Formats: sequence, structure tokens, C-alpha cells
Amino acid sequence: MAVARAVNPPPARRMTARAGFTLVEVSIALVIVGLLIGMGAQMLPMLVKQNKFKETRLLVGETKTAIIGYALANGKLPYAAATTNGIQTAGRLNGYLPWATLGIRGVDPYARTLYYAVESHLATSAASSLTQLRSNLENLLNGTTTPDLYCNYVSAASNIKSAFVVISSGENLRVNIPSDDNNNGRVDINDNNRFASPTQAITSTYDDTLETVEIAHLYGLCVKLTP
Ligand SMILES: [Ca+2]
Ligand SMILES: [Ca+2]
Ligand SMILES: [Ca+2]
Repeated sequence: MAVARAVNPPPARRMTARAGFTLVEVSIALVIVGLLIGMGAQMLPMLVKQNKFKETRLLVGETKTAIIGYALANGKLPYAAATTNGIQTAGRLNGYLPWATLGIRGVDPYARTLYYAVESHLATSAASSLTQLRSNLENLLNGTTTPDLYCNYVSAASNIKSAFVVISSGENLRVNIPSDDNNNGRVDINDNNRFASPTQAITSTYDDTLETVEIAHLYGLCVKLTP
């Protein structure tokens, strides 16, 4: 009987023995909770920022794929759009992404329309074919026609000859140098066709996401489809 009571003390005594935390314990707990909330509040904007950047990379990559699909289906690339309505403007080589013409979404996670520029020899208002596209690309590769759209342009010998570029202006909401030349933060007719490298590092002044398809790569795809 005595052993049983030692193992199972009366309920009232157990409650008394465990009653409450000391003021010091409560204070420590509150400080820890406060620190955790503070850390969370600090990390949240960083996580949102990282997430938006990842989403942007994904969107620009998907957009590149959609443009390749358009090129292979139509035998040409679309012209750029003069406005954010996304409808290509005949003869326009640099400006907004012709997202409506492509049938895709053209707005990045920062609520800005994507930008686009196209090699002049690959866009036309006339009907075209895959064979024609292949021939146009071949001429650009062998020098019969001179390419006029470059990424990472340093000199004629050390650049990426591009079929097109697609750009998100990023968190600072401005297309940055060297893709923007007249400092209006947009890709437009005042800019030259020398764009940043797709691998250009993100800095405090450059936060664009740029994707391009090289002439040689698009040519390779055409060759596979037109044996
Ligand atoms: Ca930017
Ligand atoms: Ca500009
Ligand atoms: Ca430029």
C-alpha cells in the first residue's frame, strides 16, 4: 500500500508540484518568441524576392521555348510589339514581347511586360516556311547575310549571334545597360542591337533576366526537322 502511494501521489499534490513557470522562464520564452518573429519578419522579404526572381527565370525560359515553337511552326520569327498590347508591329525589330501574337502570357512577376528583339533577317510580314527559315539561318551563319543582333557584344569575333532575345527588366523595373542604350529603361528603337550576355551577373545596377537563342542553335533545330 505504501509503495502504491509513492508511485501514484494524490492528484492535488501533483498539480501543486508542477504548477506554472517562474517569471524568469516566461521572460526567456517571450524573448525567444520575439526573436523568432523578428527573424521571420526579416527573412520574409528576402524569400519573396528570391521567389520572384526564380519565377522570372522560369517565365523567360518558357517564353524562349514558345518563340522557338512559333519559329518552327511559321518559318519565321515575329516582329516586336510597339506597345504592351503584345501585337507584333510590322518592321519593328526591338520593343515589347509580341505575347498576343505568340498566344502566351507576357507579364513578369514584377507586373512588367517582357521585352524582345529579333534578328532582322528572320522576321517578315510575308508567309514563310521551315525551309526558308533554314536557308535564312544558313546565310547568317556562312556570312552571305550579316547578322545584326548580338549578345555579349565585345567585338565581331567574340559575340553570340542571336536569332532573338527576350528580357525581363527585373526588380528595378528598368532594362539595364548594355541592353538599354538611351537610358529610358526600355528596349526600343533608340537602342542598338547589342544585348547583355545571358550569364551576366546580377549586381546593384543590373538585375535583368535575359534569354537568347543562337543562330546556330535554331539552325540545328531546322536541320533536324527538314532532313
Ligand atoms: Ca533591370
Ligand atoms: Ca531604350
Ligand atoms: Ca545595347
